[in-house]
Amino acid sequence: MSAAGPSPGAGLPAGAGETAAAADAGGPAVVVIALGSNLGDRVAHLQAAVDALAAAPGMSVTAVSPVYQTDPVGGPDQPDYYNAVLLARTTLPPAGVLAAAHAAEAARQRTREVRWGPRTLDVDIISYDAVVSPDPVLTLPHPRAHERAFVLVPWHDVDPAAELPGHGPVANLIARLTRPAGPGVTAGSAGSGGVAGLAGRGGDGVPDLLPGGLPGGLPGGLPEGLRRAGAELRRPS
Ligand code: A4P
Ligand code: MG
Repeated sequence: MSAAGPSPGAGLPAGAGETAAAADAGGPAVVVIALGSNLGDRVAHLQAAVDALAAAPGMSVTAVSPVYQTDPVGGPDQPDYYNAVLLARTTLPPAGVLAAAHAAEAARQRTREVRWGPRTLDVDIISYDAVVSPDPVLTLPHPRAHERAFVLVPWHDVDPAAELPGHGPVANLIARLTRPAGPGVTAGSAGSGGVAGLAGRGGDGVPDLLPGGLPGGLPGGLPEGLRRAGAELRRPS
């Protein structure tokens, strides 16, 4: 356990600092972290991130998802990614978690040449409790998480009842990726790819799933562009 992070709340707006203080008072915060790699030994990079975050002071990793092989989203032509998500409890403020994430990336020689370019290791903070902050140094929740299957699907694997602050249940966000809205699509309509028997707002034609996720995983199957890599990461005890 090492790593001197920035001072608590450094570089974050008042809201984030306040929540960090609340976490201090009310127990550890729950943090959701996404891992990505598409250069070199991808499994080794992801495992190194899990190990580094588990060893960071004030961090306790509680779950690690399966690894998915995913088509690159955005950026230049580049190899497929391996992606995974971990859950942790932390007494660190958000800025401390970001420092731990950056340290894990640096330990795998992460370089930054092109935005969304290939990388040995990317460690993104998806959410920290229910903190919402537009600070570009650490935007919470991660501004693109709600539209990214490579974040949502592994997150759902380890927490089917997960909710993304400001966006609702992760299961619903995945449903929006697997069952795009279209004319004639009604809430709960099985024939159109909806989920029969489940309640939904239906206002935009996309069924909402029940809070708590769905028994038996993802009824619409995996969204396009990702498949199980068949690799498992170890969660350090
Ligand atoms: N930053 C702000 N908010 C956060 C946050 N919530 N978590 C700042 C982490 N960092 C955050 O990040 C740039 C700066 O964002 C950091 O210095 C930090 O202070 P970066 O890691 O240097 O660059 P990046 O990851 O390329 O930037 P960005 O915009 O976060 O990229 P994305 O949106 O994460 O996309 N396709 C597949 N299949 N799988 C992937 O994992 N990843 C990306 C990166 C694109 N396409 C992908 C994948
Ligand atoms: Mg990143």
